[in-house]
Amino acid sequence: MSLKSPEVHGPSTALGTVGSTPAAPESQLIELDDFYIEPKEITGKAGETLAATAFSEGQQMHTLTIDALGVDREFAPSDTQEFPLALKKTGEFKVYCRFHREKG
Ligand SMILES: [Cu+2]
Repeated sequence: MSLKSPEVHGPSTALGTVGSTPAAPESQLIELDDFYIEPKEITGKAGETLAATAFSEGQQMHTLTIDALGVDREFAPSDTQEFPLALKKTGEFKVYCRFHREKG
């Protein structure tokens, strides 16, 4: 009995393992300035940890405060801080500066 190999030489069907998620945490950049903070909200899922890098371009002291995540860091002018941002819940988290509130 001869097994005729069927002609299935397509463009080798999309590598099945492409979707495997990389282990590296997502990074999150946060910018503080005298008149704004960017982004104003961070969105994520519970259990995620973002590799956050925050830097201040302002001339004044600022804070990076995220009440829902218990984050409250002070930044001197030109300060850069890298820290893991652990998301305890799913949702949008308001980012603000305690000293200047909505103004960054
Ligand atoms: Cu501020």
